[in-house]
Amino acid sequence: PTSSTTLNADSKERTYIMLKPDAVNRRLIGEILSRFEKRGYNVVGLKVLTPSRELAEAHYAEHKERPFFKGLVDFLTSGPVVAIVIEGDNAVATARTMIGVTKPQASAPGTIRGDLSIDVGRNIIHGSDSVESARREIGLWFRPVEIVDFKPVDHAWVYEK
Ligand code: IDP
Repeated sequence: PTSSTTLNADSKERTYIMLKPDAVNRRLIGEILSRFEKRGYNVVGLKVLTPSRELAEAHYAEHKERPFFKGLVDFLTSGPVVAIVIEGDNAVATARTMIGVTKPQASAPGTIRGDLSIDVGRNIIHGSDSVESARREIGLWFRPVEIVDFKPVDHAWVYEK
């Protein structure tokens, strides 16, 4: 069994990352992806798509009663997003730390939101908030055949064990 707080011998924890339309329109795909890759995480799923309303609403279902819900769904369906599955040790929690907090202005410099965004409605990136959310979101955005299973040759240079 694995969880975001348990060291996983196979380093196989996965999280769902999404670059929102602001990141794509601002041509920040490479900048953001490279941060995860440089850290040592593996990209095991990746695609560009403009989500349907149904998909965007399902993704943010927990917020459907919130005043910002319609604007959020309008925004997400307005242009392409990059749907990403990142894999590695403690991927869910570490990605959230790398992303920063919901409000970019409260996000520390060095974080993705803290370095690259200003407004909560244009905070450029999504990352699953728990292992359970990650499983749900990966299932929503990807078919199983769209996710690869591999171990990079430099594994021993990223992980001691
Ligand atoms: P998270 O993306 O940091 O996990 P959530 O609270 O799950 O934050 O909110 C989902 C998304 O909804 C945020 O990333 C942001 O784009 C949007 N959002 C959250 N709160 C507000 C708000 O007060 N105004 C406008 N948009 C918001």
